Amino acid sequence: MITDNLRFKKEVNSRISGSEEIVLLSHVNPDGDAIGSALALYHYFRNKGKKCTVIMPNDYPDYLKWLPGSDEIIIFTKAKNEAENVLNRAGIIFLLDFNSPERAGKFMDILLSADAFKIMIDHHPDPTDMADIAFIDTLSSSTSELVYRFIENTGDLGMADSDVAACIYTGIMSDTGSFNYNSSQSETYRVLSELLKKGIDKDYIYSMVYDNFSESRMKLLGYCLNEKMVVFPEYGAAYISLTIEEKKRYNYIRGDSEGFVNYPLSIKGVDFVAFFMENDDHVKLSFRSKGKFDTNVFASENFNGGGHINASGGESKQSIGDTINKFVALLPQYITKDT
Ligand SMILES: [Mn+2]
Repeated sequence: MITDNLRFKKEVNSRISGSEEIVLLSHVNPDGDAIGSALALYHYFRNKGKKCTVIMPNDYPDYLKWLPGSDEIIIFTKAKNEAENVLNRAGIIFLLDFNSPERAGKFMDILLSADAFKIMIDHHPDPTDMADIAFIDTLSSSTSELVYRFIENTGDLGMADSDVAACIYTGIMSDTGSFNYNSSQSETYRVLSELLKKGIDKDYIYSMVYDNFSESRMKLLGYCLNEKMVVFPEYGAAYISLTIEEKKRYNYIRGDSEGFVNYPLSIKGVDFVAFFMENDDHVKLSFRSKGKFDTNVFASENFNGGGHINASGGESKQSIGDTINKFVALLPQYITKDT
């Protein structure tokens, strides 16, 4: 984190004015904060007359595709050559909402070898040294909130119109589960208040993100809670698992299980939850907690992952059954009575 604001502002602005083309890039399996932070900067720089392009390592859920500028995003897995060309031309690459090369997915090698000046904006702990300068605040709700502060610190808030504001709002809302977690800093609400003044329709945004599910997704949620949720009252823990066969049965499409991991946290006494999803070559894990239990430590020590204290992810190459057994066996080690 560069604390000297004036030096930071000077450096960023001279890089931006000296660069023909800016690339905005985020992590694999992009979520609302990844897409929101990238599209917010996209509109901001376009308003300033800069040429810029958003590239994502792979596709993202439909409930984010209404966002202004979404049609312009280049998906690396669908347009590899185009993405590579843009990246090689870029004078600046923004690394948004991630801080280690592995999170760039198949994009990693091209990214690491690109000549462009790299600016990281992120809120995850333990950043690697992959950017030339970084704007990092691990206490921040979201990268999107930091994008607002980045524009405020380095640029021109007058160029942040209602499209910029809607993208930032979407990022903050989705990274905090609609202000349920990671949202206890007053700074977040100062930024939200400024976004509202830009003329966004917050109820419309909520509805586009959360009231946009298919009937089969709702039935899948019911099935998960009814048949697939296992609770361990003695550890204050729970998990939900989903196999490939079950996903097929409920016509699963990408993004359908988004948020499922949070449901067991509503049970009295449960403050640590895991969600296991079987994929073709690995099991994807999501962890959530309330309070002090550090899911980032749990995920990084056992499941090749990480994230934040209360929300993180990981993966396993073992079968889904073995992965669940490993998780259950770890509970007594990690959860003591006073946690
Ligand atoms: Mn984020």
